[in-house]
Amino acid sequence: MQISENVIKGEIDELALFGGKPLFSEALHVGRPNIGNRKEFEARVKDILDRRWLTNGGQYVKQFEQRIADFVGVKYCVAMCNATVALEIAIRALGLTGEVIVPSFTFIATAHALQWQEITPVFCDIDPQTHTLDAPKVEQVITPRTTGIIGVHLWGNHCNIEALSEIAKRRNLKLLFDSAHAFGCSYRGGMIGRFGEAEVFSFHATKFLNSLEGGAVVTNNRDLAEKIGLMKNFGFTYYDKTDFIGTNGKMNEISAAMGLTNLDSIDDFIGVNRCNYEQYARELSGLEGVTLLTYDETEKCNYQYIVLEIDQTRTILNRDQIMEILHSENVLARRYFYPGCHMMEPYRSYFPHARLLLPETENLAQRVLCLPTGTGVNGSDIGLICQIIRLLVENGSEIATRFQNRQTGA
Ligand code: T4K
Repeated sequence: MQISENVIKGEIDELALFGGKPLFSEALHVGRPNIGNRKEFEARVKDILDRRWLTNGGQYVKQFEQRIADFVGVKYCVAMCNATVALEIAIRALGLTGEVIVPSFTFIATAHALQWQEITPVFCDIDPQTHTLDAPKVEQVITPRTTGIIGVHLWGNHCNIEALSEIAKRRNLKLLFDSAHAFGCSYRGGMIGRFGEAEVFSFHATKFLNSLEGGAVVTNNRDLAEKIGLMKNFGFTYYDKTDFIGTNGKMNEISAAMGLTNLDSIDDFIGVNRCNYEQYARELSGLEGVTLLTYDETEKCNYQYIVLEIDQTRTILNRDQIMEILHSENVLARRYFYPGCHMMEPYRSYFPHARLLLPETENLAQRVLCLPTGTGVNGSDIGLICQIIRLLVENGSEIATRFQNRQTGA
């Protein structure tokens, strides 16, 4: 990344928001794709074009499915065009109806995949340590209409799988995991992907492993895998014959070629992500009011997200002010998953009082800020980002006053 001449900023007047030059001359994004060996990808694309087989059960998709299933340690993998459609299909194939319990602190796709099929997402609060479903609270929102639970392994941090499985079994509910963030992560030594009735990965460009766009359902249940495999291809059981409703959820061959290429590099991706994570941890350590989300070090982790929690009572500046300053420096930090699904339409109108039951979600949605990582940033970028954050926090009161003056026009 090329930086402008204002390399190190030691004074708040040097901040771009107050008239200085932006620290980075080009935007530093959260979610820059990890890209493996280009030559291998190009060779695969050439082969696909030469053979003129672009989609519909091609050999690259089959290889990709097998590699994912082997990696995770499950019997079946059905690759799809993205995780949202994969979730929708898994939900339908599992026969979920009525109400399904989900966290609100997740990407909107988790809730939409239900509502799209007129199933009510019932938002449940999260554990503030792991940002995943709070299992005892799940139990409190079960009603006679509840048919399932969707846990989200947010940021790659595993849910309390044991507790959720126990509740699901005892209350006769289906348990599905949205594992969009958790490819390459483990739970008690077993790879994420092996739990519940099925798990859904995302291979979107911004994810740890990408296939440009893509997703997959993984499961050990043969009947379920077969049904999902048919549903993603319009429900065709033979030429000119469908047995049930289906849609078009197919992954194409170029996506599979990208997925296979990137799979060959995942150890490198984890290495870079981990190194970035450790640098952020070192350089932000001891900074009052700024906490870096920790991962369970006893498990495998992809370290794809750098998640800060900003405690305004200690930083003086709030999360949004810190984000605004970073954006002006061309560091496009993101406040995932603000404001929480329950505050977005249509859910906000459907459940106007949901926030009363979601104090931890509400709290986190005001505090979380995600920073750039992955193979698209280097150590010097991270050093500069941390330096700016340190400058902000150490001068919190003075900067807050300037924000206030700006508002009042003083
Ligand atoms: N469940 C969960 C828990 C999820 O987080 C997601 C998706 C899903 C389900 C559904 O999975 P998919 O159906 O997408 O497979 C992004 C992604 O679009 C979305 O996949 C992801 N979660 C979510 C967390 O992040 P946005 O609205 O932030 O996307 P966008 O376009 O702002 O991209 C994020 C940043 O990445 C940009 O600042 C620039 C950078 N970027 C993006 C793309 C696409 C690049 O540098 N290059 C690129 O090619 O949602």
